[in-house]
Amino acid sequence: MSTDKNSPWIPLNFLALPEEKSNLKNSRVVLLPVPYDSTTSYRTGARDGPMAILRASYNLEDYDHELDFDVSQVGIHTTPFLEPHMGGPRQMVERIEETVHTLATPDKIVGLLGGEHTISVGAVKAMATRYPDLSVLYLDAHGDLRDQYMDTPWSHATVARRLQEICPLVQIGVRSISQEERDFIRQKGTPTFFWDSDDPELPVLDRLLPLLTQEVYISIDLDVLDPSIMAAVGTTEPGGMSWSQITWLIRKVAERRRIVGFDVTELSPGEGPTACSYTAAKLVYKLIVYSTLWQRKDSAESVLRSSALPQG
Ligand SMILES: [Mn+2]
Repeated sequence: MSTDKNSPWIPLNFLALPEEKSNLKNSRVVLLPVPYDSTTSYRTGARDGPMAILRASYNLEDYDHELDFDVSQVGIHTTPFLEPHMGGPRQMVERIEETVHTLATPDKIVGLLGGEHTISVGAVKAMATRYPDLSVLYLDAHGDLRDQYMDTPWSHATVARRLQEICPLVQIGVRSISQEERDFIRQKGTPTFFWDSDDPELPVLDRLLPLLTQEVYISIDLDVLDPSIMAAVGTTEPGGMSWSQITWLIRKVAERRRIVGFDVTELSPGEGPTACSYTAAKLVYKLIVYSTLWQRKDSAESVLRSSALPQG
């Protein structure tokens, strides 16, 4: 949190940033809170995720020790909460698509705070029209590749199936799928990196990176993390990623590709300890730090170039 000694007000935005670091115009990152959990089938409560992430973000330092960088300098704008459409998930997906399309101008990275995972479909539809060379890196314990679930094609269990209809999709972290999904993966060749081993080191990255295009959207269901550090999700699954594994993976992708958008979904704060909301907030924070790497590289290089110009 940034503290302003002249004001007793805590701004309701990510990191509680002052106006000059959080207005839309100056911000490279736009966060869209989507408090929606209409199709969640096991444990509900993801509608409370966005507020829990924002509240937890007040306790994060603006300064990122790992990359020696004050993340608030990039400008982080948090929009008002997007109202759920009660007409049904298809209408909600359309509402998200329209909203993200408006926000995703070329100079902005858009991040969604979920909410159930279904919100990714609207976001990726919008991003794919903005970035024709888009691909999705999908982190989830589950395949989410069913064509329909509980009589709807627009559900948290069908998200990846809908996304691979829009643009190339690469899944990692999967450790629970149905036979229908296994057959789909085998027949369609959907790239899926199962999380059967604790070792995500270079061989995984070497095989994963060539499958991603230059512009990447990262979609995260927090159940990709191990329940020992992330119990506050709708559907826990043992044997998940550790904190260092997920941050290592995202950083390596960010160093080699341009991350143009992301979402962090399925936080159900009532289902786990408060630490989970903080972990979710810190993951959003790391996504901001890593996804703005290339922009900072550009500005660092332009500073170097301008300082190298002959004087006078
Ligand atoms: Mn999942």
